[in-house]
Amino acid sequence: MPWSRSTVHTACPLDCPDACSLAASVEGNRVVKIEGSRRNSVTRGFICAKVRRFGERVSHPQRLSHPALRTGPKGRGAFQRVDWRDAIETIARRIEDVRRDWGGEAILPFSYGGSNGLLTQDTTDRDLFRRLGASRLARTVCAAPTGAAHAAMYGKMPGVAYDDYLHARLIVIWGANPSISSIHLVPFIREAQRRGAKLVVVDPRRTQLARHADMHLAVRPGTDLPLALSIIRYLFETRHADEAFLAQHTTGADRLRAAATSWTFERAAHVCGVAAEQIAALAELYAATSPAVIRCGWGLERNRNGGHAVLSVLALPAVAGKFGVRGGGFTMSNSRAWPVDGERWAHAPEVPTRIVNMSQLGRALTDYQDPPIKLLFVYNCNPLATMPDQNRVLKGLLRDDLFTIVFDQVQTDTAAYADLVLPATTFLEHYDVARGYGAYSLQLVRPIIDTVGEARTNSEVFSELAENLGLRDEPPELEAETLLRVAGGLPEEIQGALLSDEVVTPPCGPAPVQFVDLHPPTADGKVHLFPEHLPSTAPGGLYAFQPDPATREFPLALISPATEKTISSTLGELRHDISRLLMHPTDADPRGITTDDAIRVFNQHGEVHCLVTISDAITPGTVSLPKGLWRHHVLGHSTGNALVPDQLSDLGGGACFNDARVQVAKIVSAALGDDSLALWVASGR
Ligand SMILES: Nc1nc2c(c(=O)[nH]1)N[C@H]1C(S)=C(S)[C@@H](COP(=O)(O)OP(=O)(O)OC[C@H]3O[C@@H](n4cnc5c(=O)[nH]c(N)nc54)[C@H](O)[C@@H]3O)O[C@H]1N2
Ligand SMILES: Nc1nc2c(c(=O)[nH]1)N[C@H]1C(S)=C(S)[C@@H](COP(=O)(O)OP(=O)(O)OC[C@H]3O[C@@H](n4cnc5c(=O)[nH]c(N)nc54)[C@H](O)[C@@H]3O)O[C@H]1N2
Ligand code: SF4
Ligand SMILES: [Mo]
Repeated sequence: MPWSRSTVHTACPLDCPDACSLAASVEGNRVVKIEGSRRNSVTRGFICAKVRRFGERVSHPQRLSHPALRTGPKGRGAFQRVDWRDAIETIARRIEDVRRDWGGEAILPFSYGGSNGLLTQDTTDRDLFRRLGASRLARTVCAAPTGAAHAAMYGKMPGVAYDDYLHARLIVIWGANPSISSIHLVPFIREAQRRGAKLVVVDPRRTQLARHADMHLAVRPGTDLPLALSIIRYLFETRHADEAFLAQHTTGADRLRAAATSWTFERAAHVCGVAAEQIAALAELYAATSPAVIRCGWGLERNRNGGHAVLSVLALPAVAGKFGVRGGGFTMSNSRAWPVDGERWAHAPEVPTRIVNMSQLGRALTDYQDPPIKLLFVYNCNPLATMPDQNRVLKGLLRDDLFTIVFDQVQTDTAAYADLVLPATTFLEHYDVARGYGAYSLQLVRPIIDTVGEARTNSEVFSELAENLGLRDEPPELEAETLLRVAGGLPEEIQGALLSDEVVTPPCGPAPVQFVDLHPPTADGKVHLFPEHLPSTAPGGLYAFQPDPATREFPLALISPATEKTISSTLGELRHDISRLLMHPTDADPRGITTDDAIRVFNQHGEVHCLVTISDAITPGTVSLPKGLWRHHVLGHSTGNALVPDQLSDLGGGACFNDARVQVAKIVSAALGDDSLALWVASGR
């Protein structure tokens, strides 16, 4: 008998600001279609191509379906199936040995969890690792500089809702690429333009929106700070600063003004690589137009000046007095709209153990002593693909005396180096709570098919481990119990709506106006334009600019923006095309490089082999490789993160993915044809 098809509602928890409502068609235990649901005013019935294909991931050949122990050398990918009981037993005994011989801090839980909602990270896992006294992880690989700046200046006050972009007369997209990374914002921007709004894009690449913009400032990566400071200087000097707002709602305006004074348009232009006239035109347009909204993205945070850059960009609406009207202000992350405090559902208190910065995983695995890391537990993360200094991470993973557990949905590049792999459920097989960080929505994610093979949920696995280790008296926590524990930690009205499957809006409403419906939840309720207690590692302190580190040897700046193909590295198993470096003709010509050539991109940290596309869509002196690559997306073994140093940003200890300096050279000319490339690849490069 053919299976009947049913449509089930759920939500997308992947690392994307939009948190779409989904309508999935299920036949038997197969997801045959995933579409956008109209239940949500932002999703409006459409979703991205990535998640439309998520059903293929569920049953992909690389999908992990049972626990397995390594049999060959690390990295070879040879594993032998074991049952869950043996797997848990193996991990528990390893943990006991490591704790006895080296202490709890020799254990490093490694998760980022961008694509995890409130249930699948920081529940039973956190309780377990706290009880073990494991090293703590600083999750800095994304949003650490923006988070530090946004918190210190505005207490993370949420921002302008997507729908309210319709009311803006000026939209500035600064270091964000919504056409790829938050597609539901784009229709509102385009509609606002049709209604007469001006659009400005600040980005080293001519993105899709930049093509449609009134102004595109193709800045050099890492130079947003001088650009924004020069506009702030102009606002103060030309009496366009909103002195009444500054006096009533801010502190530190004088010190900000002083920090901006030396940044003339000419000086900024020289550093940013754009014309002084263009900066002046943006400053005048911004001063003159209201409502004006700035969408601050994450592209500008990922470099040595990233935290200061975000401070200076977020200061603009306060200095220019852009708040208090619908469609005016800024959008950064909106996740704080929800009164969510994970400590409310924690069962174990935090213990002040060593903190390891995840952006320096390679360093931690190869250098740290007292104690060295002896057991690495990776889940909700694919560090070999996504962390800086890939070769050092690799060196660490190859250590014979390191026991690595990788708990994932698919056989990732990291999983190949595991001693033990564990199969995880996907969001189509488990519960979660998805919170938008752009869209204002909180939704229940529900299992719509049975688990694949022996895959299990995070909450169950970590609580079973705790039980095995004698760290909990009760039987392991069931997923439903974790759901109730988390829901129980939410305010009552939210809890009720969530469990009745509504698209829940936050207490500030679905479209709050900054400084009308929302005020900075800072201690004094003010905007801190010069948050002097915020620790900055830049020589010179807050708002100091650190110059371009390019050398003659490695003159090109490398950035690695998000692509439409993956969410970070997730879904990379579905893509098999060789990735391409984007390069400007001015940089390609003297190197004799043309489109489709096989090339080497290299520096003191590593070397990537891939193809190249020559185009003027990127600013000269800058090259770009996609974020989230797997090994099978390049011609060699290393991906873009092998070129990324593990230095940290000025604020928040963030990773500097957009701050590598590289050289590029041709290896095989496209003119020689595919055979010659194949020969070169076959010869082991
Ligand atoms: N399809 C897709 N969507 C995603 C993701 C994904 O991987 N794929 N990732 C999700 C995650 S984890 C995040 S954090 C968000 C990120 O969302 P975005 O911030 O939009 O993402 P990025 O692509 O990292 O960076 C945005 C833009 O910044 C530019 N840029 C790079 N360096 C600089 C700089 O120094 N200054 C300026 N002004 N611009 C710069 C890049 O060219 C890029 O166009 O997207 C989320 N959405
Ligand atoms: N070059 C470069 N690198 C970057 C960036 C960049 O801009 N450039 N951006 C950075 C950014 S913004 C981010 S957010 C990070 C993200 O980096 P990661 O945190 O590594 O994110 P993903 O690559 O999506 O890997 C998440 C993994 O978790 C698994 N997973 C998902 N749900 C579950 C679950 O419920 N249980 C278990 N056990 N596993 C699960 C997925 O299968 C996937 O393999 O990457 C960073 N890396
Ligand atoms: S990744 Fe983003 S756009 Fe795609 S379905 Fe999920 S929330 Fe929607
Ligand atoms: Mo991210």
